[in-house]
Amino acid sequence: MAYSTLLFDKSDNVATITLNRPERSNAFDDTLIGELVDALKAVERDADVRAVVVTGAGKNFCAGQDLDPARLERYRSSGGLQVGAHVRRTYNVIVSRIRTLEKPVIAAVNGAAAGAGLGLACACDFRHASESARFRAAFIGIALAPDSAVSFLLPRIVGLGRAMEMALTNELIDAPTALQYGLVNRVFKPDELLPKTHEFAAKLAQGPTKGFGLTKRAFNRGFDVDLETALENEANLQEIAGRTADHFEGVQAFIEKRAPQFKGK
Ligand code: T3D
Repeated sequence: MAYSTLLFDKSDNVATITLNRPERSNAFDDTLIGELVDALKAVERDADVRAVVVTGAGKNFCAGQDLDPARLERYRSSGGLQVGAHVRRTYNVIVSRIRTLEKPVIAAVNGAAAGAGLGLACACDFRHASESARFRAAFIGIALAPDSAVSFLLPRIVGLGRAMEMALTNELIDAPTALQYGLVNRVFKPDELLPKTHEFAAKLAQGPTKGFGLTKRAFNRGFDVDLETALENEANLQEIAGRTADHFEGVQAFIEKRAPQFKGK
């Protein structure tokens, strides 16, 4: 496969996709987006590929949308940008492809992951980070709201409080903090990131691929309830809990300043 903005390698049943625009911190332009979608289709079709690694060339992983000067020109000439349409045909496609790819996908985050680059990392099933990795929501830095499923995935990965802090402060989170947040699964020395991640991916590639795919599907469906449904579910369950003798006992014990004696009833 010949790409101009991607490197593609396959060994040990592992496909490694390397975003390759290092001079732009691997920011997404239309070519990179098109080639990444193409590579994701290829790994989906290829039964020999049983695990996928996504990483970046150079010092950064991916800086999100390429903020090129032409963008300002388009903004000026049209009085705004059609960002919604762009997001629908680009990042939405990439995130959906990774989430529904029935093979494990590992982000090997070699440096900064920002904006849609953070979204790309979050869409992967595992995040391995170099000690030099950093994470930034970035959208608010240019007065945008989150896209690339960052609003959906980041709070689920790190919790609403931390996700909101990242989104609103635009703070650059370092690798130890990302590990502490649960944003990354493992942190490696920079020169060990790719070999160790390949080793991990190769092991997964010998695993029950269909089972992995079904596991991903199960997790994706578990996410399928919206806030209103979740709140209604909570209300239904709380209705039952609120009628139990133990709830009565718990409140009574609180008021009497003693330890509750629950009976399981
Ligand atoms: O259509 C739509 O717009 C909607 C979609 C939006 C999705 C998004 O992703 S919005 C968010 C866009 N991304 C950003 O705002 C990130 C901006 N960049 C940064 O915060 C930092 O550059 C990084 C944290 C990514 C990296 O920091 P650092 O210190 O490692 O490197 P640096 O020196 O800032 O950047 C290195 C080079 O990458 C530099 O080029 P130069 O000066 O050496 O020639 C820099 O300009 C370039 N670069 C970084 N980010 C981008 C970029 N070039 C183009 N687009 C970028 N987003």
